[in-house]
Amino acid sequence: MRVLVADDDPVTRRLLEAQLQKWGHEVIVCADGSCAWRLLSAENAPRLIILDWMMPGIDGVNICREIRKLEQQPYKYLILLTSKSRQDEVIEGLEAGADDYITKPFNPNELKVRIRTGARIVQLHEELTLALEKSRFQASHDSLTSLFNRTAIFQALHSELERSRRESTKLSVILADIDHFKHINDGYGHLAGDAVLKELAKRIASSLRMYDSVGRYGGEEFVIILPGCDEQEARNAAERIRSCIADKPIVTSAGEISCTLSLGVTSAPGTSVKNMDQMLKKADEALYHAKNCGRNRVEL
Ligand code: GH3
Ligand code: MG
Ligand code: MG
Ligand code: MG
Repeated sequence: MRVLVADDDPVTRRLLEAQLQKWGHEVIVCADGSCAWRLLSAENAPRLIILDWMMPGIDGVNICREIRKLEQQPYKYLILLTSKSRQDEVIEGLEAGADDYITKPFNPNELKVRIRTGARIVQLHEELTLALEKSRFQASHDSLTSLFNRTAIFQALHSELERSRRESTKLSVILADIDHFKHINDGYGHLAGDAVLKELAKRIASSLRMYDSVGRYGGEEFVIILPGCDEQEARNAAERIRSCIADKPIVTSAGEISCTLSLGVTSAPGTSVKNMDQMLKKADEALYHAKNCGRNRVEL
């Protein structure tokens, strides 16, 4: 565990450093509150902190208050280690946001176990954060392709359409559908079909710019949002996607599979495009047209 020690007393500092190192922690020391605050504001700051109360710069209690005001920060476990030992002082320290309060002179054995408690909480918090991130990702992404799922891509389209209206910018949407995907499943098996979907998703995503979005909105159907693109630019993008898939067969454990996409493009502002549903309907009509004109093609 990386532990930050902030104390203006050199003897305490040295003592703490030696003890903590003996217990296997990596120790960062500083002699005043401003230095501690700077270290704590940095990215990848230590998560377990031992703070003296009275120090030059910002005192330990104020550091606790300031840390607790910050949002979106990895949890910091704060231990006040101070010679102030009155009950009202303990209450003030804990109320300021300290997780624990130890009075000087401290008993090393007690400090050791209290730090262990802190490390356990930091660890639990880390696990919780990771689990939360994972579940947020899962709620908005498709598990097979890791693209946005239907809900998330429609949300993105809705807000992009709002933005394009607000800022009078262009916006294009592409609907893409795999050609005769049923034949691929029938001929090579469902698992190979899944591998094709995954690889197509990868190729589509890597042919886009960083502010474009792509989602899987049906079994073998994708929505691509191109903010700032007019019809011609969107057609070029769709053509790029079409050819990066048609030009190179997909290697799966069931063999090399050739596969093509049909794509329908629509852009806003357009005469009849007033909302997301209309925009998707127009793109779907263009896609239907691409299918009817022989597949493996882009239509507006
Ligand atoms: P078209 O060119 O007209 O689009 O023909 P198609 O065969 O692609 O279209 P159809 O809608 O008839 O079939 C879509 C197929 O996609 C049927 C379905 O089993 C398959 N599919 C949908 N989701 C998945 C999936 O997650 N994995 C696999 N392997 N197949 C899927
Ligand atoms: Mg002091
Ligand atoms: Mg389909
Ligand atoms: Mg299809």
